Amino acid sequence: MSLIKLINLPSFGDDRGGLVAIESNQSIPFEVKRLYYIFDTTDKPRGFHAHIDLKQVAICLKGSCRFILDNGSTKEEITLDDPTRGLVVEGLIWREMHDFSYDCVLLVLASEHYSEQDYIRNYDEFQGMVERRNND
Ligand code: T46
Repeated sequence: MSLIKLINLPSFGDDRGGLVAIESNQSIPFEVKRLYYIFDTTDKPRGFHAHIDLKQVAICLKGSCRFILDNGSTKEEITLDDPTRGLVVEGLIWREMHDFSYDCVLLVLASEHYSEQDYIRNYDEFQGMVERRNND
């Protein structure tokens, strides 16, 4: 199964412009407890971590950026450049974000409040956790 899970967000654009409506537990497959957005990006990549329990949907509201998703054995990538599509990132997935366009605005909807304890920021630790889960 592909690591890239995209959802089409309900879009009500017309000749006045675009409009996307996002609702917890509806267009987004979880209750949204937090959102954050990334902007004024540089050429520096971001991410380089996994989450233990967090579910997220990333939506590139403006510009573009490239996500790399890695489950410990497979890596897949996708360029987000469409504000009507969301990338669902859930489960034990290492994520990296690269190639931000100068105008990129990346919105992320998250299922939990911020907790540094939920982050795995070391790749070896991530791989160890994947192996332990696969052996369970
Ligand atoms: C993710 C990718 C897609 C907070 O205090 N609260 C927050 O809600 C967030 C998201 C971050 N922070 C703090 C933690 C760090 O001291 O802000 C700092 C920068 O966070 P980080 O280096 O984790 O940012 P990114 O862009 O590498 O990763 C972010 C999210 O943290 C992460 O959950 O999946 O975007």
